Amino acid sequence: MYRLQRLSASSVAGCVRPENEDAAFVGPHVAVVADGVGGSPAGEVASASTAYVFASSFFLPPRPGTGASRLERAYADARALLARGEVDVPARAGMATTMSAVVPDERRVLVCHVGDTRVHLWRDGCLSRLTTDHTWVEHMLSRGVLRADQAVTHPYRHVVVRSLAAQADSGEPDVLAIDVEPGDRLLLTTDGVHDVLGEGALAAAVAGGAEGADRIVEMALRAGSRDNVTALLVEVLDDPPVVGDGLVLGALRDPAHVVDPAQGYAVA
Ligand SMILES: [Mn+2]
Repeated sequence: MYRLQRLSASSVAGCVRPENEDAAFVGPHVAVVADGVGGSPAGEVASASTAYVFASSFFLPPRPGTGASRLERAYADARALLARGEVDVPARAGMATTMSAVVPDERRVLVCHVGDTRVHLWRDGCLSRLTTDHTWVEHMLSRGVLRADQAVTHPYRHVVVRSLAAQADSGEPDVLAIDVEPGDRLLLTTDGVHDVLGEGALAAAVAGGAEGADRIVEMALRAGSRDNVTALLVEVLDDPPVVGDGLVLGALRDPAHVVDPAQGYAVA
């Protein structure tokens, strides 16, 4: 059975933002990053609560073949928890987060993704991006309205058109099934990384060894990232299921950022 081995993981507020509104968790059966949407309130609550739901939903391995439905369930649970959080504290109304989660399932990994966090697959020395950004710029690129070189510096490049939020119309996730082999590596990043580092730099850092995520975060800061910066690097293992050894990062490290799950799920 496949599980994830954490190679390296780092999340920092960075040099400009006062708080880290990225949240992440890496365990044997899930790796998840979430990035609270700026300009909406309580981004750290949206990201931490979402990471919490995915971390707890996949603390134990899913039964083989059930991962996709479990991912959709976790997404719905996260949305319900954000709705609960808005009822508890009205000032949080409209909070939202982008997110990407990776879950091993049989001989594949399943990816659940919304917004502009990214998942990359590294195999045989090549890094390929698995996710498509749900951004205005990506939409215009796909329609041929913008060129790739314009998109990189476009003033609207941070505008996301889909995110995870309490509102039912905030957008559904992409759920992908990717065939993988033991030894494949997966890199998850928030936009504070890929805003300043191209895929060549990411590939070189992953190829450089197990500490690739730490190196990527250092490189993003040196490259002048003005955002929170998070990178997770995991390797696919073919091993018996295990429990524990999870790592909590970013806004999820403060329990005050997680909507009280004892009250969660009560809101229909
Ligand atoms: Mn960000």
